[in-house]
This record gives sequence, C-alpha cells and structure tokens, in this order.
Amino acid sequence: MSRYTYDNNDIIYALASAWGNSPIAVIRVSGDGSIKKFSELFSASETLLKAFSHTIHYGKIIDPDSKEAVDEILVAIFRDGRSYTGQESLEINCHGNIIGIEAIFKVLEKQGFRSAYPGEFTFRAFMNGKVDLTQAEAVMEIVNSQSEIAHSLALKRLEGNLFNLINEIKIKVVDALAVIELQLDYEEDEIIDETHFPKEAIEGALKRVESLLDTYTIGRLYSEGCRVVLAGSTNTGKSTLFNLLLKEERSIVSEIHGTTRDYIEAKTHLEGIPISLYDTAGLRDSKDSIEQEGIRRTRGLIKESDLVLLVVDSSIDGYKLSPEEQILAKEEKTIVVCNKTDLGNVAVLEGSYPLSAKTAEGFKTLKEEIVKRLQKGSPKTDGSTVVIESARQKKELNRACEALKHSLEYFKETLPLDIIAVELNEALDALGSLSGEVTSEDILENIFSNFCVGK
Ligand SMILES: Nc1nc2c(ncn2[C@@H]2O[C@H](COP(=O)(O)OP(=O)(O)OP(=O)(O)O)[C@@H](O)[C@H]2O)c(=O)[nH]1
Ligand SMILES: [Mg+2]
Repeated sequence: MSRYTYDNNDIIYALASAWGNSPIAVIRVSGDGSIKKFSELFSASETLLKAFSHTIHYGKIIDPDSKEAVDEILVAIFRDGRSYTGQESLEINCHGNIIGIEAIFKVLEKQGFRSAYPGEFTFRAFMNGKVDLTQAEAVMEIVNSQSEIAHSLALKRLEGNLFNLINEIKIKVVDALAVIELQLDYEEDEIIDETHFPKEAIEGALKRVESLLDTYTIGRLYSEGCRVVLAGSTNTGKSTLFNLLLKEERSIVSEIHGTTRDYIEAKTHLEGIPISLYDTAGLRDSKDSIEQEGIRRTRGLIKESDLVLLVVDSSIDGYKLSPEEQILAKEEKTIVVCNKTDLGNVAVLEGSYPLSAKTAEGFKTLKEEIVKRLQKGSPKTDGSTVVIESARQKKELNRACEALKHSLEYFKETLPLDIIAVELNEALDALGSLSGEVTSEDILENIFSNFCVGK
C-alpha cells in the first residue's frame, strides 16, 4: 500500500476520544496477544488474564522500567472475535490529560505496541468480516456528520441497510445470470427467445439501482452541506439578513455603504442541511483598494457557491439592478430578495422574494425557498431512507446501471447470450465492489486512509 502499510499482525493503539484535556480519555488497543502483553503493564495482571470478554477492570498502568504507576485506569476486555476489529482488544479509560495520555503511549510503545494509522481499526473490522465496505464508510460519516439528518442517514448505512439493499439487487442479477448461463449450456444458436429471457429480474435490478443513484444528491447535500452567499449592492441589508439566518449578531450592520469589506463565513443549518453562509462586501465601483479586494473575493465566492441570495433594497425609489446584478439575477442558483419591505413604497421585482430583514416578515417563505432550491427536487428524506453518499458508491452504481442497461439493449438487438452474460457479470462486479467483496487494495487504502486515527 502506498501511504500506509496496515499490518494486521501488529498490536496497535490510538486515542479514541478527542485530543485535549477532558475528564476521561479512551485509548484503544487491538491485536492478537494484546491482553497478555498489556497484562504485563497492569497492576492486576492475573485478573486480566482470566477475565471474560466484555468485562471491565480497575488497576494501575505500571512503567516496566521505573516500576512507577503512570495512571489509574479502567480497562475493558474484548476477547478474539468479539470486538469491533474482530481481534483481541482492550479499551483503556484513563484520566483525560494530554501529559498523562502521552505517558501511557510511551509505556505502550515500550511494550511493542504501535501507534495506529488512520482508519486502521475499521480496516481490521472490515478484513475480519465485522463490517462490509458500506458500513465502514458509514463509520467515518457518523464521526464527521454535521447535522442530525446526516447522522441518521449514516447510521442507517451502518446498520447495514445499504448492504442489504445491494444484496437484494445482486440476488436478482445472479438469478438472471443463472438463467442465461443455463441457456448457454444448452442452446446451440446462443440466442435467447422472449419467453426465456429474464427481463423482469434485470429490469427490477435496474430500477432499484436507478432509484439508489437518485439518492446521491440528497446524501451529498446532508453530509457535505452547501455554500450560500449573500451578495448585492452596498447597504441593501445583506449583513442584517446574515445575522437573521444565524440568529446572532455576527456581522456589523450600519447605514454606511461599504460596511462589510471582507467576507464573513459562518456555519448554520436549515432543515438539517449543513450550510456555510457567507456575508460579503457590497458590489459597487470603489476606489478603495481594500474594498476592491473585498469585492473581488465576493465574486470568487459567488462562483463557487451553490446558492446566491441577491439582496436588493426595494425601498429605493426607481431601484434598478446594476448590469452585474442583472446577470446574477438570471442565474439558476440565484434567489432575488427584495429587502426592506417594511419601509413602504416598495418595488418588488418579478419572481423575487419580498423580505424585511428588520421585522423578519417574509423570512419563513424565503427559508422554505432556500431549502427547496438546495434540495433541487431530490427525494425528501427524514433520515430513515437508505441513501448513498460517497462518490465511490455512485461510481459503482453507475457502472452497474450501465451494464444492466446494456444487457437489455443487447437482448433487443438479439446479440449472442455470452455478450449479455458479460454485462451481467460486470453489474455483479460493480455491486460487489460497492460492498467491498471484490475491491482492490488501492481503493481500500484510499477509503480507510481518509478516516481519523482511532477509528
Ligand atoms: N427598515 C429596514 N432597514 C433595514 C433592513 N435591513 C437592513 N436595514 C438597514 O439597512 C442598513 C444597511 O444594512 P446592512 O445589513 O449593514 O447592509 P449590507 O448590505 O450588509 O451593507 P454593506 O455591508 O455596506 O454592503 C442598516 O442601517 C440596517 O439597519 C430592513 O429590512 N428594513
Ligand atoms: Mg454588510
């Protein structure tokens, strides 16, 4: 493996809790013989050696050189085959002080334990058949999830829902392939007739693959979130709306044009969608070089955004969009917000959303529109559906989808059966890669090296 060499024979350790001071920290240890080796460092070594799996024991970690106690700990024992990794494992509950944790690490190193690489515990779990690849990926997604819905979607994958669904699809393809191969054994012309062709099974598999593919945008949206930029001329109320969306006074608001000169980023959620929200420098011709730079950055942010809220001051008599605003307003990802409607005499532009960022009138409708636009017509989810999230899963599903479609086309074109069988095998291979049954080492390493250490 190019980046890390995961050697499953080593005894590995890592801090499983966050790196920092806390009341309690958890250090994970995994590897064959780890209980015996650890017992040599533990004050109650005999107890540990005889301990049943899933029991917890109090004692002290002793430095083998100085014979001094390093910390008072509770250690949980997991016997071979009954742990997260599938190997003999330990979980050390120690005091959550960095200096103390490092002292324990030193003692573990002296005993020949090795610091784990990112994702190495889950890699071992995968290699020992404790989880399939979709579940391993879900572990990382759970750790990293930024919203309740993202967390719940990943949890469903960890429970094996995606794996089960993939298996159901695979069964259909295997059934179809069996029929084809049987024909291949007996038919001389190698062309199958309508009555014998397993069209229903293939179509059923294809339908499921397609609907799973449809969930990608939504899975991505909830796991990665999106970028929403507030833009427009100066003094239109961008910072006021920014604060309203955040429910806090983050950005400076004033009647002076050009108050916001550099952009401000903040994280928030709308209906479970993680959002990076940007308040930006108002767009205008400016001679001030700092403001010019701010405006240049605004334009950069607009380019990279998923959604732009173009804020317009609708209280100005005869208000007209600048040429730059006109172009922006026409973009698909733009919502035009006509702000300051509380001032009366408003000129609300066609297709725009009227708002008073001051009184919050129109805010609910605007928020609903933002969510709708971000979801882009993807199927709604409350976190209970099975969705795919990773680009890798999408790629494999696409491969399966193409192969299934080809098999149906080739049948229509009355191509020989062995060509159809090749496509069905290709679909099976893609589905197998998805769950990790037939995945190359490079891909595995890529997936697991993106994990955090300790998982
Ligand atoms: N009456 C009224 N005043 C508003 C509203 N929204 C913002 N304002 C006022 O308009 C002025 C400008 O608001 P900001 O939020 O600072 O505007 P901005 O677009 O961020 O301005 P720049 O940072 O200069 O580009 C402030 O005095 C706000 O109190 C609104 O809905 N109604
Ligand atoms: Mg501002």
